[in-house]
Amino acid sequence: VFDEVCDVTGITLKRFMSEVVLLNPELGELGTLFGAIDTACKAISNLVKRSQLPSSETLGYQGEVNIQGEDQKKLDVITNDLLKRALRFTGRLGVLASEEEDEPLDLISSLPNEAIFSDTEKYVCVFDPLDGSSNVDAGIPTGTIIGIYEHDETCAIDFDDCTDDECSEQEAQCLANTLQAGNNLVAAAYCLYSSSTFLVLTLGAGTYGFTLDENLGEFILSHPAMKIPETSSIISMNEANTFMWDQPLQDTVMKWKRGEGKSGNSFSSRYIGSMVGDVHRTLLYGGIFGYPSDTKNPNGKLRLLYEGAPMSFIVEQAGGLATTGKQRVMEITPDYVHQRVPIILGSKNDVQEVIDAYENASASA
Ligand code: P6P
Repeated sequence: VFDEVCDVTGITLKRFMSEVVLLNPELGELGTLFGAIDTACKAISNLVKRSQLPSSETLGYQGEVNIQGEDQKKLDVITNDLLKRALRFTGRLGVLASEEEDEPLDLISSLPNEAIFSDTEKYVCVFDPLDGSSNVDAGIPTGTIIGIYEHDETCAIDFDDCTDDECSEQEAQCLANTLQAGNNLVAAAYCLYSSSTFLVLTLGAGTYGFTLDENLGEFILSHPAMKIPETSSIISMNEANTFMWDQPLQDTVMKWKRGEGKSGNSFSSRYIGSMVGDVHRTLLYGGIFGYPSDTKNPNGKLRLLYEGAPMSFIVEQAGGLATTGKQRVMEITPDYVHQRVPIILGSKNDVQEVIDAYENASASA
């Protein structure tokens, strides 16, 4: 009966993760984390859908400014709290960092009771709870971006057995666990709240897409082993900044617009100003998405830890490339939780054209 039901309903995210863990027992705790992510994304999807109703308590601004200097919307705060709670009460997290939190949170010492923490693998989780939230009022797609790193086991804080200096030293060492390069990611995922609710993930062995079946209340495997087209005809950047971009990028994009790029393709422009939606379309249709360096923002706008690195991992695992123009995004170790980096990612042949332009420019400088 199970197979018949499953054939009818498809492979759920829960079944996908349990089969992954069956084949890779060392990923057992990740399965628990993805159970929390599954639930959190469904809850956030519901909050976003209802946020525009006059009766909704999530409409409007919180009246606070976050560490990014952005006016916090009520939905930013609510989704951040929701995700924080869902993840920390799995008992599998050592530290978490969020776009909406000034500093990383050490969870091992801050939980109300030790009972929640069994002696299990701990992870570091970084996330942007509602990327593009300023678009919600306009009905433009938004998303949640999540990265998961292994936690350094040597990081242990026994507050009953350390002096104030030792404790703060240990805590600093634990919090430093959030500052890992994308190469250390063990998993990454995004949820997209759009025409459907999607959850796309990688565990380092390909990129898999799930679509929420609202009748069942389950994410169903809808895009197994996603592969981004190697060459494309879609430019996805804020072209109002074109004349502030680095010259190699300006030159490459101008060639594409004249049909003089390596592919010979003629290009269209598609940009919704919401990273998760733009990256999802890029994964499926191909393209080059970017928030490059420009004279106004030399480090671009997107944050490395919880936007650039997880999205680069997902795109690379689907056969794409992700660069700053000068180096692979996944190689950069953050100096600071909210560090920004230039991001150009997507179809590998087109992104390679940008990389080559930067290399030629530095060679002739
Ligand atoms: P701009 C949304 O605010 C966001 O952080 C990303 O989701 C998006 O890609 C980018 O900023 C859009 O920025 O300056 O083009 O509006």
